[in-house]
Amino acid sequence: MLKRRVLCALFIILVASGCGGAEQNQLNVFAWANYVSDDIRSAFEREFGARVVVDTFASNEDLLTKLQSGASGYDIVMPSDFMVGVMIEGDLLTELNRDNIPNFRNISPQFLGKYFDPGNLYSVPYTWGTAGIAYDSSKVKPPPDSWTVLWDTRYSGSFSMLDDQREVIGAALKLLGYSVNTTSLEELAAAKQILLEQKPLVKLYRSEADEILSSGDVDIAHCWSGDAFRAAENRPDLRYFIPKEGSTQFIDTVCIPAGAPHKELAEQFIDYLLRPEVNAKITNFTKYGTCVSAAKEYVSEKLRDEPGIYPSEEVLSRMESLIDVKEFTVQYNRAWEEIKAQ
Ligand code: SPD
Repeated sequence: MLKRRVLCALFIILVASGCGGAEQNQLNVFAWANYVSDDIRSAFEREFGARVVVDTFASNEDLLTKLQSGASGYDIVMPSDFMVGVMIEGDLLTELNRDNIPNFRNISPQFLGKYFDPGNLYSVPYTWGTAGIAYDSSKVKPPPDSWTVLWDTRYSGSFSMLDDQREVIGAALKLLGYSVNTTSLEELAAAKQILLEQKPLVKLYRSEADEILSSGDVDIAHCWSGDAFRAAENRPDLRYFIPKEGSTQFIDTVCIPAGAPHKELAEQFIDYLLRPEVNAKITNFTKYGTCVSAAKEYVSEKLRDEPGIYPSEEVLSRMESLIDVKEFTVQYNRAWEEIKAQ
């Protein structure tokens, strides 16, 4: 009798603490910081009677390491373009059931069928954007137009770099006139060298540039476009530009990891995100470009016409997408470790 009571109590404790298996109707999301607004989260919770828990990562490599380390418990992850391909090859993603995602038809064709997932069997585009530089125009004069501002000793200790190996090495490669996807050891070594020279000037490596620009921690930041415009809401003197040498552009996606505990709920969430009104809310909050054409009419006018968010064809022609450099990745990992360790 006593044994039965003890077992019963144990069961109640396990269920109450959420250790009795994956919690029913809880969607576990692993996303970039400031990417899923409370507004979207709570509206989905109300409509679907679910709970949405959001955890964040700072780079594609952090996300990859987490999934590779085994049972993450996540239902939704948000890798960027090249990382989707890496994850498909590593069997880390689950095929999407399109029957549960009828709003897939809302996606603009220009964001579909990309090299990293040609049939979009595993990924749905979430937003798109660019990497560039945000600066306080009241302090940084004349207005910069090149990556060289991040090597200018006048700004020592007042700027940040992204905490993202492909983006930081990519910025150095672009400054040197090389491709962000180089597989040349010499070119990579030259990029590493100038990043080592730059390091004493860097205040911090941080991917959440919107936060440190808003707080005034830095006056200049290597950052992603949306984050610059988010910070500018709090600091109107901020400006964003894409260096004349060129930079990266990306598509961030929504995927379901292999072994996700709530696959159907995850597909309902993806479908929800693709409703034009909801998708516009993503753009209004994150300040990144929408991949749903019908969402544009709900996007705030200021963002709809902002060339920093929707660059001209001429500017886009100077951009490259990061691609998976396969076995050469180990060289990027090594260079990055050396830069961070110095
Ligand atoms: N705060 C959201 C940042 C999202 C940035 N994604 C960038 C991917 C670059 N490869």
